[in-house]
Amino acid sequence: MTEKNDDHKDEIKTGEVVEPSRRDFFKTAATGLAGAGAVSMGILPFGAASEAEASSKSGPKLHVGPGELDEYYGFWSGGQSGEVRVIGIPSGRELKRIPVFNFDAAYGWGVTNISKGMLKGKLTGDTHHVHLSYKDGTYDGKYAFVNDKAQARLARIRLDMMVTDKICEIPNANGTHGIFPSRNEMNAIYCNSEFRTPLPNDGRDLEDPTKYACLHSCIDAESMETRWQIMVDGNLDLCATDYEGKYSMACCYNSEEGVTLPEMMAKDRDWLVVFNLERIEAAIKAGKGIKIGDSDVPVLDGRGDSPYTLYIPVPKSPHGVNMDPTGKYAVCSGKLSPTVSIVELKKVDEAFAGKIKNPRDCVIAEPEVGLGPLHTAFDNRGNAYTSIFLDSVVTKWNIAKAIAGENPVIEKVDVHYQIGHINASMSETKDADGNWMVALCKFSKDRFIPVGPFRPENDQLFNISGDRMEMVHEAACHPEPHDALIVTRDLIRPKKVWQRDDRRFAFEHALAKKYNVTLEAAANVIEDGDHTYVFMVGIAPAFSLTKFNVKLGNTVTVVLTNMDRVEDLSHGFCLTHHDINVGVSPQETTSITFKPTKKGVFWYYCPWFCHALHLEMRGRMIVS
Ligand code: CUK
Ligand code: CUA
Repeated sequence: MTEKNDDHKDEIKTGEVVEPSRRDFFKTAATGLAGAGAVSMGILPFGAASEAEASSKSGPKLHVGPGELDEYYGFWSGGQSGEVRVIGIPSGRELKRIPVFNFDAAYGWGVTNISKGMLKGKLTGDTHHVHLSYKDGTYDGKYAFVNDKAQARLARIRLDMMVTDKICEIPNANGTHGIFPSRNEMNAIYCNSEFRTPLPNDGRDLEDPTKYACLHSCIDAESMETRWQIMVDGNLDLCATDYEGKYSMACCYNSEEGVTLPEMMAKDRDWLVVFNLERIEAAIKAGKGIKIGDSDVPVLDGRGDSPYTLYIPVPKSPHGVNMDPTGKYAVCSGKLSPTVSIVELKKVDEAFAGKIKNPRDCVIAEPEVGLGPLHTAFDNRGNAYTSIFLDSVVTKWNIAKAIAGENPVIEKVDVHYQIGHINASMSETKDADGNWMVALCKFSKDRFIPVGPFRPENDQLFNISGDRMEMVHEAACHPEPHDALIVTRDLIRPKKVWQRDDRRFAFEHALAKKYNVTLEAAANVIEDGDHTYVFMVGIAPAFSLTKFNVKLGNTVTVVLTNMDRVEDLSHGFCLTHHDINVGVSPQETTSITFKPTKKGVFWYYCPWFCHALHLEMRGRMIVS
């Protein structure tokens, strides 16, 4: 995406040219720094803050002062909170929480008709992995995708509006965990189900785990429908795609197919499973898929010696799989082995072509990086950064050195504590820039003033542009920041107000058409049998209806349009004693459907502070 981001331009007050020239300068500065300094080894003692700050001055700029804008968008999955967060990087400011698989009273997510349609009554979820849509190996700024591990769902967020756009349920899947979109074009999202179950899971084979299986699913990026699934051996964990659209791949533990912990950890090696997308698509086209249970999605059998899959043995209960920015190597983190395994994709080509007989030969190096390696991020200088859970460190190591058989470890740095995911700026694209790295730490004890037994988690930011990883900032955060992306800000171009013809308002536009109402100038109460439709607009500081009457027993649909055009001027609709509280942003239409249960007068008011007369922005629902 090279299009200039003029949207941000007018917000920069200092008058200095910020982009892209500043970033280019940083890159140069960072390279210069790397060339000049000495390579440090061993563990960096924590608290070298002043040193970190000093060298940050010549690296990417850390301090984002009042009124200044961040250089990067961070997209954080929210773990068991079920949401996605947008964080400014490097400031660490939380800019927005995007409700996805959760209930959110601020926006009325779970209350509005559109959100209820997507949530289908479910109010909990577990967002683990957030990834953006790609074009040509970098982000196209269109969508973010996030999984719900708990209820086998995948959600799509529109980045133009930063709202959840679609949620799909993945058939036959239990515990959807790793996901990754195609990186060459916006095509599909590949999703791993982690837990093995009987297929179909309808009461058969309950006590016979040998008949359980996991599925790798292909979801269409536009329709969000499941195109195909493939059955595999073992439990699928994290997922990655190559840069060419040839492969998706998954780390796979429990090759023993056990159901208890000792059973699952018996073997020394499990697998990286590589899926040959061309062969799978061809087989699906040729009608080779079977149907499972109620689902119409075709399913292939990729177990054992199938032509669709390559099982590459890697030690031991591998967890994360990450492609390096050159697209040549997949790095699998050993979790129960102190190693990472580097798989060369060229060798994978040869293995699928039959030129390599032993899939293990696709592993070209297996350096030791520490106890409990989980996830790996990359810079633009050939280095990798692996999160090490048991040691609570990040290990920086050099890929070329590992391949050459030398000790590749450059530095280990303490994190506080129990690190899960790690990521670096643009690390999952071909444009990895080696400026920032974030470590998502599960524990934060001793780092913040105590707040009772449930503690915040701890996101720690590192400047990685120099020779050493420098911890420059930490931020307590609401549980659980599970995974994160750091994205150059001019790739993301959110709009400031809605367009009135947006497809998001299709339901409300159709209702308005049916009752001959103009949404943009509405002040109508329409009774249609036992349903009362209330159409109104909000313009600060008033609703177009200060009263509407309803007969007890009727269902009510309120359709509200915010007709203010002013950026940042949101309204809402909070109806007393009815558990209804929603927001409506500039030029947006939203609707709520409910059934009053008592006669009486119930005030509705605007919950978003919109005007000096905001408190007066209200009206009465009279139920008789
Ligand atoms: S998995 Cu949790 S630390 Cu769900 Cu991304 Cu690796
Ligand atoms: Cu509208 Cu407050």
